[in-house]
Amino acid sequence: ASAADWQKRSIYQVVVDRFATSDGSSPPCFTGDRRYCGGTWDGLINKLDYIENMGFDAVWISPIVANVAGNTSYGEAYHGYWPSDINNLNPHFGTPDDLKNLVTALHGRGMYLMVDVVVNHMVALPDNTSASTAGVPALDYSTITPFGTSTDYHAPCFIQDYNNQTDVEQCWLGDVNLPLADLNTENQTTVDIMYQWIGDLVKTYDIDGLRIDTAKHIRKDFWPGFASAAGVFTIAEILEGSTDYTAPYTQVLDSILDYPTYFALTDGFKSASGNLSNIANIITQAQKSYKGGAFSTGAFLDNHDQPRFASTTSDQSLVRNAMVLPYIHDGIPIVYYGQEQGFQGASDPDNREALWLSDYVDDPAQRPLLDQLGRLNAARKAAISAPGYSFLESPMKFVSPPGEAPTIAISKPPLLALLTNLGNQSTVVYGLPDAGLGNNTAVIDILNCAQWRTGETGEIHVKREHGMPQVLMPASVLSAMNSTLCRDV
Ligand code: ABC
Ligand code: CA
Repeated sequence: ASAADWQKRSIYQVVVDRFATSDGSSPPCFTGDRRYCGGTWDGLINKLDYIENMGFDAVWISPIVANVAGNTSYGEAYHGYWPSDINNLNPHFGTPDDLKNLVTALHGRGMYLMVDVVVNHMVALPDNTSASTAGVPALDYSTITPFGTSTDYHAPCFIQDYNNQTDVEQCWLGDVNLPLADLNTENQTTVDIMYQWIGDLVKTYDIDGLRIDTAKHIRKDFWPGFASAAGVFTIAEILEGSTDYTAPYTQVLDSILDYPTYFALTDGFKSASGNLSNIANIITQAQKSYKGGAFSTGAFLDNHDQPRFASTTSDQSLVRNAMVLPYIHDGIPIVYYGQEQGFQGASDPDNREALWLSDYVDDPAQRPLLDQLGRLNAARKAAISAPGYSFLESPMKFVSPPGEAPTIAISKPPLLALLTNLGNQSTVVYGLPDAGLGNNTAVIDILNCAQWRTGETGEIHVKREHGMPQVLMPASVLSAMNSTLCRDV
């Protein structure tokens, strides 16, 4: 599928080992142990209703290829980011047929599959019979396929200086406990193998899109050939807070995970002292400097590398506000599994809880965050196809009245999000001269079905208690789209 196809989607991110077991059992899973807990592709197939019922229409799964076997200093390769054989699948997650069945099941529901791929490095256990180089232990390369000799890799050195891009690209990630052997992607043979591999992989499993791991660790001009060999949508991980750094990657791949917005978002909503206007500043920079504007991004609040936002505050109103932003963002909303259940795991490995321990409770009355995500997915879907609007092509605008630091209003017609970091003790009154929702129009807050009306010149005055977010939409759009959202209003 293409970038335009993906733009309409909403993505649910899954760590396969932690999502669902084949037989639906709930084995114990201690994140701190860093061991395989038993999730599989087959288990995921059995839980697609759970994902689809929340309104997601794409699933991003953790890496699929075979990884280094056994225990390392950082446990087992349950997350999939330690490839050792790119030509075989990770047997812990199932067989090639299981993966094909997953794709068939997704496509049968009109859903897309995004696969996470690692090209930057391979992993092998140390070879204790040889000496280390530049502080990097010698490795048993013979266990790696197809890059089975040291000459397939850049000369060993750990990345020291993140301001030195050559270091970032050609030195190694990991540490002395577990080096991630950095493939020599300057070597044309290696490049050819990788291009061939990705084209075959996408075809064999009928993959719809790729999440590209560690994209900043390979030279930029490697990527266009890789993307064209893949022939599907690509979204690159560039773990960096500055749009100056991330922007050039939007020239070489379809899109990037919007880390600059992520840092501003989590900082802005962490407490009432968070800086909300910085969110507007960063997103405005992205809109100006990214090829295709902020549309060429994926917007997220959580992922498997960062502490869950819910681990940073106990104030649910802050969590609820922050969760809205990816949905009013120009990019594709991406939600990390477990957010809907209120999981609170902090840093890796604690943020990779087994979802089965939640019993997959999907009653909106019992799971307010799941309820909110369902509403946001439904509202975005209705907005995308609303007659008279072009939601996907309209860049989000910041329309907050100046001086109102603890609130932020974001307009992306037919949606208007009113957010605050004042917390659950606060009642917020918003007044906007132009809501962008039409004049004298009935509007609905899709999060609680409250009804409001814009004035003669499009102005709006609304109030919300307990510091909760509001997402307003013209009532006429919801009824025209036959949406089930707030349909009793
Ligand atoms: C393992 C253990 C951990 C342990 C760690 C030392 O080793 O599991 O418990 O703490 C995989 C696994 C991890 C594993 C690692 C290493 O491999 O999932 O559990 O950690 O063995 C991707 C994936 C990630 C994956 C890998 C490796 C890469 O999403 O899940 O990890 O395939 C760098 C990379 C980035 C990578 C990330 C983990 O490391 O660039 O691709 N993620 C700065 C740098 C970033 C750097 C980051 C963290 O530090 O610029 O490049 O990310 O080291 C902002 C700045 C940023 C700054 C951040 C921290 O602050 O703007 O520049 O990032 O303000
Ligand atoms: Ca590299």
